[in-house]
Amino acid sequence: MEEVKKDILSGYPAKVARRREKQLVVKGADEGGTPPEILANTRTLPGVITQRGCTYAGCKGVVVGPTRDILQITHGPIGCGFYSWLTRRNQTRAAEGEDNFMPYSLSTDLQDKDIVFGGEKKLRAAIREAYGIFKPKAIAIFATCPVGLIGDDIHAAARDLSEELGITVFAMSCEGYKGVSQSAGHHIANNAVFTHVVGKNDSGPEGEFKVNLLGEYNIGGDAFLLEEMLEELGVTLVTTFSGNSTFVSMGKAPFADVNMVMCHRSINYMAEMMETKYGIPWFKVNFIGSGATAKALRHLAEYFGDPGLSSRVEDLIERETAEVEAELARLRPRLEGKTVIMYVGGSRAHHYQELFKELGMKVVSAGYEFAHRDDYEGRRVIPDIKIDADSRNIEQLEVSPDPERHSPRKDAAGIEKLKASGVPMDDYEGMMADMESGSLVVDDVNHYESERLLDLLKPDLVCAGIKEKYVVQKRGIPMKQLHSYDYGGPYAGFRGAINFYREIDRLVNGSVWKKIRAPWDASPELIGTYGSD
Ligand code: CFM
Repeated sequence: MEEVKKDILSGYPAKVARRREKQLVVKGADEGGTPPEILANTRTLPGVITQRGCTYAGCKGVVVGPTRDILQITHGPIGCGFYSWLTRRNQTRAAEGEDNFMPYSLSTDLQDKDIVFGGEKKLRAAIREAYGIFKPKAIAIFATCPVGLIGDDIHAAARDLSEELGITVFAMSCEGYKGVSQSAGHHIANNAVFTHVVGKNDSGPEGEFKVNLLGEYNIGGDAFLLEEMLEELGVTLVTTFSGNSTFVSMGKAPFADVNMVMCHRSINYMAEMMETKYGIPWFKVNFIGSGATAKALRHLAEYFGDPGLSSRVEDLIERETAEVEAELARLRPRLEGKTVIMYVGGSRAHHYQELFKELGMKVVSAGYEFAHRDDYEGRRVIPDIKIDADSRNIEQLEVSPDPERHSPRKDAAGIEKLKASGVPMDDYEGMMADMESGSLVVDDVNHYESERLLDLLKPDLVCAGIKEKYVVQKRGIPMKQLHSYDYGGPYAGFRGAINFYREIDRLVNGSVWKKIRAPWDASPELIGTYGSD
């Protein structure tokens, strides 16, 4: 892998190579289990074709977008609203007669004259018009790049309209350029949802075991499977942040006994703020992979320490694992030893390694697009992370214990006891701890590198996103999108794992990829004609 790394770096000018060198890291034979240091969450160098998204995408598309009854208005040119319109496949299920605005895309459609003379009036008019049509309980406004550049005061508009309409209206300064990637947008959305939504509902659900699920966005229906599983166990899900969620359910979040954190990158801010303000502890879970799901459920049972819940969890694991094992017995021999490379977002490149391990496949290289050092190396490195100007740009909310509602669910001794029995309380170990020595970790992979990695590593399967997809497929290599799941899924929990095994077998052992030949391999000269000829 050191050779692979050297080869890739040799294609760069010296200055770029020096920078990328710190973002391509080979996991060596571990010294005391400490993963190597990696450079992450820094600006992509100009001229490099990154696979990252923008801050607006992280704020609107990722964190707030999946909440169906908050009416969401993009303040900006039409493209930003259009391209963030249902492309992430975050699903929702509204009850009969309940609001669901997700099929809509609302935008102020800024034009040249608005950029020159200001777009604030247009925004106020748009909020009134949207309210008149939809009568929502809450409206969220998202800024796009030009809004920050021309200085429209979206927060004043939100405050005024909130008063005028008598509903919650809040705005987010999530201009695309605000941070180095979509990660900044997650933080901005966490701050806004925490300030304007969480705790705004005084009546919580009844239940003996109440939990929130953080960082699960219901892509391809993952959250539906997890909801069913929790219900079967007699666990009350107060709300998810934010897959299949509502303004009302998120308002009740402080009633939970514990927060389970699925995607650490996008929602760790919320977990920490809720712990400080309300005394709700959190622990990290991964519901991707059958073994990982069983582990997360056992940790949940351990947290509550209730024998009835523990035995329901064990029964469920036993029943579901039997089906999973039967499917693995059939498919594992067909996939064992095959190699995968995986460059995805800020958590899946880690979570999905579990599924490949179950199939006996080898993840030879993996990386995140926009995660921070803690997602690679574990939260213990947080005190050592250098805060640069780009991170300082994102507001850090000052949170203190709520004088009326703060009640610690566990005392310090209780938390220590859970930690001692292996429950990852307030902790995330990161991706690298789970990777084999000799594997290559790549942060913020770019177009040139992903092509080079195909040449050098010759993987049997690639997992990434839409930007890589067709380049990979044209080489005759099967490719699975782990963002949208390519119209597939769900892949969470036990049943999701079975879906995934079948999909991977279909891709890796399918013959279609061996039959295609890129046109430029047959003849380097492409000849085309116009339809009118
Ligand atoms: Fe979290 Fe996500 Fe991800 Fe993410 Fe995303 Fe996503 Fe992702 Mo695409 S919140 S970090 S910003 S798990 S949209 S549901 S798949 S890049 S790995």
